[in-house]
Amino acid sequence: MKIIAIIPAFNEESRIAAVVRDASSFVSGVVVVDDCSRDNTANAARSAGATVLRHAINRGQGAALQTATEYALNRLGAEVVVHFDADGQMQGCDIPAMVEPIETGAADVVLGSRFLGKKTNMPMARRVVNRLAQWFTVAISGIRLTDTHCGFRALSRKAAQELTITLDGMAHASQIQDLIVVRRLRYVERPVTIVYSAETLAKSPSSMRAFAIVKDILKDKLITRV
Ligand SMILES: Nc1nc2c(ncn2[C@@H]2O[C@H](COP(=O)(O)OP(=O)(O)O)[C@@H](O)[C@H]2O)c(=O)[nH]1
Ligand SMILES: [Mg+2]
Repeated sequence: MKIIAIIPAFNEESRIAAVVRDASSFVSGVVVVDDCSRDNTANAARSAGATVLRHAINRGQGAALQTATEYALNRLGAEVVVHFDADGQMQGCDIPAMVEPIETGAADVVLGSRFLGKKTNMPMARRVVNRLAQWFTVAISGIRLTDTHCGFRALSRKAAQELTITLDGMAHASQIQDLIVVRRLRYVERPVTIVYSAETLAKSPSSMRAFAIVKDILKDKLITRV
């Protein structure tokens, strides 16, 4: 199957090349969306073999995923789309197990989980934020998951076509869960290893992240969809 990894990236010059190379070993192609980075992310990704798309303004991870999805489906003929992060926290070697339920026809969407089986070195503050997000997501979307905000996903072509992301910021994870329910897509969770280093933690503090997610979801529910 034609598997395309899509990687939103913002100021990831020092990490993106290794990430592209890692993912490339397990997929047919890699698309990086450079979201108006101020550093050399685009060139680093391109020299590692990725197709690089660029947003003229910074629009956030959700919008970048949507841009890359459209490219992967319409230009590259992707049969499976894998959402993958640019900062080295995800492991390419997890991709085959993530894609397998789609290849066998068992699911339309596979959601990575940091809490299924594999050991995690996720800090306590992040676990608390994730637990709150879990409750929030059940209340809002009615979907029950062990990990609501893991950005590692695999989508069949059909699912990628149906899950149109309209939330630009970080709340796309909740929107994807909403749409899985609305579109009645078959989903499963699979264990993935997410690596936490001091560098990646410093980049996105838990409190800021939780606030940003809640703000985006409320904006979507209260304003966009009325
Ligand atoms: N396109 C885009 N990607 C972003 C932005 N901010 C972060 N990312 C990317 O989204 C991924 C996850 O972001 P990160 O800050 O590591 O969040 P976390 O690991 O989920 O807490 C990484 O690949 C980042 O490069 C942004 O403003 N735009
Ligand atoms: Mg990260």
